[in-house]
Amino acid sequence: YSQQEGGAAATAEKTKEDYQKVYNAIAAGLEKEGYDDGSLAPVILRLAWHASGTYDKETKTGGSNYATMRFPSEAGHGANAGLHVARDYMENIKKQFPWISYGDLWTLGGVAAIQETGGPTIPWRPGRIDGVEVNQTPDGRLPDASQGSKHLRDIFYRMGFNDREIVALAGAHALGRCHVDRSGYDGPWTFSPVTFSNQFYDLLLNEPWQWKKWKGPAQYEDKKTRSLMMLPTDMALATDPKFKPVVQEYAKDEETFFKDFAKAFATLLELGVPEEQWKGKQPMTIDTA
Ligand code: ZEM
Repeated sequence: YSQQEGGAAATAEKTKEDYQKVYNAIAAGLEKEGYDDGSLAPVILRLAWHASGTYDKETKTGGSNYATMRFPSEAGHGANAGLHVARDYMENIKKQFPWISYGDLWTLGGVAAIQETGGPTIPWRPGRIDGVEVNQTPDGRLPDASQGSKHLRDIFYRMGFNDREIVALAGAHALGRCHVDRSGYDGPWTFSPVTFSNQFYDLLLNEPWQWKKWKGPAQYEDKKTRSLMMLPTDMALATDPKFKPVVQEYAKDEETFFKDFAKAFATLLELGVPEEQWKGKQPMTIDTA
């Protein structure tokens, strides 16, 4: 047996209960005193996103299938700086459940990060297999925060998303923060960076923002407290004529945001997985721990 055949065969026999156990193990260690805002959920969500967001629908390369960020070249892409924290955490879970593929594990981590911070239930299914180094994607497939609407469309249309889905997915910035030693940017987007909510949209529209005066990359800070931040790409959502109405809708209506986010995020997590690998399995819902 090759490692891949073994992994796929193991996956075929597993039930929802098996994945619930993996999920529970991931969820159990998310809280971490002294790390950022007290939770690993944001960085684990970012791992799931960067593992999936490399997809290119034209060449059908990239995406969550092969977990190629395990290899030094992709792990070293600038966009992935700091994600060793999440991969190391997941390595520990993998030791407890060696039968799960890295792609399934990392995407299930994304589901746990959303659900355990109060976000919507994310339909998820197993079936990803561990790839090899040649499956790695070239650098430059993930978005560059210094750019604007055109760049966001170039990147997310390449994955197969539309304008509404771009705005919905970007709402994940309700969680977590920027780190100077990872991206160069600094600070959280919201006042409660370990709670999943529609706060990102509300703040984006309704807070007065100004350019931060500092030596780092161009970013916004809120005028009132100067403790929150927005990236240039975030601000593009509030100014682009097609994105802005969706930002306004989500700022007013958290339920619609949760519904749209769950659907778009579930799609994101499945990018790059050939249909036959699902073996007819339909997405399942995993209970919060
Ligand atoms: Zn992010 N993101 N992201 N993002 N992201 C950062 C952090 C986090 C962009 C981006 O450049 C950055 C999505 C979309 C986009 C998360 C989730 C998702 C950081 C800061 C940057 C610079 C990294 C650091 O310094 O640690 C851009 C340009 C995006 C285009 C729209 C999508 C989609 C996401 C999930 C669905 C999360 C959770 C974080 C916080 C990580 C942490 O460690 O706190």
